[in-house]
Amino acid sequence: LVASMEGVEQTYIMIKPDGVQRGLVGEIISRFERKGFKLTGLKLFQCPKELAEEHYKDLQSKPFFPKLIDYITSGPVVCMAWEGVGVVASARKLIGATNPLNAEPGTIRGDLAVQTGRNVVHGSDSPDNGKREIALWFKEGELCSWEAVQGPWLVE
Ligand code: RTP
Repeated sequence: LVASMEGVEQTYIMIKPDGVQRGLVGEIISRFERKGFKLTGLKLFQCPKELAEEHYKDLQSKPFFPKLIDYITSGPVVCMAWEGVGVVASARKLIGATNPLNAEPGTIRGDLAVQTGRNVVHGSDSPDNGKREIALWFKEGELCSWEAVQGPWLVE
């Protein structure tokens, strides 16, 4: 059972406003589902400026910070919590490089985006940040811990 296995992590994945506007929500959720990760939180959400600033506080000093905050708050985002063995690093691989022009084909950004400033999706970069970001974007009671009925076919 995955939930009781060693190495189970949580990651915060967010479909950014461009992904929602371009109708890529189903496509992106599908990729994480098909990989075999477990969805434990999901909501469509108009992000307030303060939350965007808190989420990206490490980038505060960057010249692109104001544009980044405008972008993230420009329309609804899809907030997701995903659980699984090694999900943090694996999700980053599924997402691909920050600059979509450098992202490998087969990755979300490699297949679906062309610009760093419109790179359709976010994924936590460490297990600690996964926990921190899930706590930041979800309220208690919005997350579901559930048992996936996969039998022995996904995980031995
Ligand atoms: P994310 O946090 O969204 O998963 O992206 P990341 O780790 O791949 O990249 P990071 O360096 O943390 O940057 C966060 C987001 O800021 C925007 N950005 N714009 N204009 C620019 O030069 C620039 N650099 C970064 C992107 O939306 C990036 O995903």
